[in-house]
Amino acid sequence: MSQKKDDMSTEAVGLGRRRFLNTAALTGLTLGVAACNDKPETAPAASGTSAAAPAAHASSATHLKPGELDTYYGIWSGGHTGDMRILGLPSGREIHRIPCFVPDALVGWGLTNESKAVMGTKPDGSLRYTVADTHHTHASYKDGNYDGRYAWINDKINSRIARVRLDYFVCDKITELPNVQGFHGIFPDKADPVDPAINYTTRVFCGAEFAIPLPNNGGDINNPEKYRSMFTCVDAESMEVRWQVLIDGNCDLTATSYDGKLAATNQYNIENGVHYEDMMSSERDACLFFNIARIEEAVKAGKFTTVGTSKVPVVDGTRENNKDPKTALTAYVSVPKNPHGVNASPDAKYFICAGKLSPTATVIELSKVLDWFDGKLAELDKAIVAEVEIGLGPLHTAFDGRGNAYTTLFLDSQVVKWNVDAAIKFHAGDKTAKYVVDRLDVHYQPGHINASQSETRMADGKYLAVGCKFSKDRFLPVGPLHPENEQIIDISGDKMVLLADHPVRGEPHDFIIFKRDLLKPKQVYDINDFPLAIKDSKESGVTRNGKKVTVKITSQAPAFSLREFTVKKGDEVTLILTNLDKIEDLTHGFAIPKYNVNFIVNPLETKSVTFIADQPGVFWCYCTHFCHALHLEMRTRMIVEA
Ligand SMILES: [Cu+2]
Repeated sequence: MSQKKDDMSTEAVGLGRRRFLNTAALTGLTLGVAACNDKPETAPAASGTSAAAPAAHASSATHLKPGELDTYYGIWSGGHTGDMRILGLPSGREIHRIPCFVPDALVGWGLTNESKAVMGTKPDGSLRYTVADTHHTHASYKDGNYDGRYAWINDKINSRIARVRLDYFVCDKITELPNVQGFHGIFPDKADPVDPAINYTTRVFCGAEFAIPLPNNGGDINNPEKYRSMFTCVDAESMEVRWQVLIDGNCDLTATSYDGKLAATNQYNIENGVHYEDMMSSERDACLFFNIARIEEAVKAGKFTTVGTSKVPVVDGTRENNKDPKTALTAYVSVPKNPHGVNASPDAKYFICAGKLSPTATVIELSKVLDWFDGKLAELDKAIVAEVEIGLGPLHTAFDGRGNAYTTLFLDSQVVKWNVDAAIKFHAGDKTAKYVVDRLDVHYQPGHINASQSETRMADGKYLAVGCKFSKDRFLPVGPLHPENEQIIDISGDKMVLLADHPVRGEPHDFIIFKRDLLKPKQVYDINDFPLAIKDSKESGVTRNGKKVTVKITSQAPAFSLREFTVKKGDEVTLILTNLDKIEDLTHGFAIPKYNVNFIVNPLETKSVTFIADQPGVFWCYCTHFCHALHLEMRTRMIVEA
């Protein structure tokens, strides 16, 4: 709470200082003043109330006039709501939520037969899982930039990965990873390691955080030294698990190289501890590299095992069996104690590991890791070209495409901007190299960070978003549960400028930001995409096969094709609804009172639901998505005969 007090007290003197700072900016004094790094330098910009230079710039940068569109898409993880959120940036407006792992009452996700097939069901037809903990979102690449095909999101609780089609913004596949728990880091590859013609994403890598007995079926519970974690490769198209690598230690965040040859995961707990205290004894942990081409050769050559009932090939990536660089599948580069994020620089040269418990960032040169695999680098840790102090609690790093890195400092509640080349020079012995360029207070305890286009070759250095884990005093109080605070920062100049606070429901973790013209969304479905589509309203009606009844209905504003339909008590009813409206934005809903049914159909979309007609009576099925002046009259009567 002392931080709150500081802000309040500076607010009182803020106006005077603000005017001074704004004047200073005009006369070129701003750098000197800002270098003292106190709060008022950034706080006034955030308030956006000043009419003069930096503050005016800040407010106009995020404020869109009515009807104006954002210039960037943001893809945010939805946290415990299990969805993917689509934001417009720089405004920070939430435009859409895409349900993936958890049921959604608007869309009917988890209720319609089509969504249940994606989510996965138990033998009795109910959903296998209804909770999720999404962390990371990443999208498919081509030529080192996003290609607008897919985005992926993870569920840490149940080790699932979901794919979202970025043409319709819908989740179309979910895969549960075998043999792992605490699936956390996720990253698509950016090219094939062998075939240069495949310059786009064909694999998605998944790191698992928790080590478990393998197989996890009741054996080895009391043998923690036998617990192991795995690194998993999922096919980007089929979403089937291609292979897994058995490793020492665990996987945290994941990164991939632009040439497709390397993937890596940061590791804390190389001690393989099962108790909290055991996980921090070692002074150095590791950034674990995977040689993708060699792993796939080993799988092809049959050099793998399987675990339990899973048929997925598992290759051996443990330290003991990968000592010879010429045959190694993995390489454990050491990094200081309990690192967290690992991020690929947009110049394709480096992976940067954030120290978490160590106040450092470690820069690993990828060409040197490849040299080690080729037997040309005697000592693997010589791939470390910088290890520099940047502040307390470094977690994640973003880039501006101008050689600068931006790392969140969880404990310092800051973003530190530092220059990678200068850090390398400093590490090499040039103690005059000033690698820290700027620091900015954020509010508060930042975790993930990302900049516009940061994780592509096209990093453009315009906006930075920071996911602050605590919001404390930044929003109106709403009881004990505080929102998190997503802050937007302008990084186009030498100094970072805080632009805006946005409250978000916990807890989004990760996100990506990219130019809007990389996506070409479709706003009306192709009716042929749906096998059950009712293409003509004349096909509507009820057909019976014993106790199984199919009801076909179409919607066209402001009416459903059937005024009523009759079934018998005890029937298993499958209701299929096609929305024949082909006009953009003309969505209908379908709710059945007392039957717990509600879903929407977008233009030319078809959905179906199956239920037992166990309650006799009259049930007014009505449109739940406003569609027309006669929307309230848009109903059909379900009659269930006793
Ligand atoms: Cu309607």
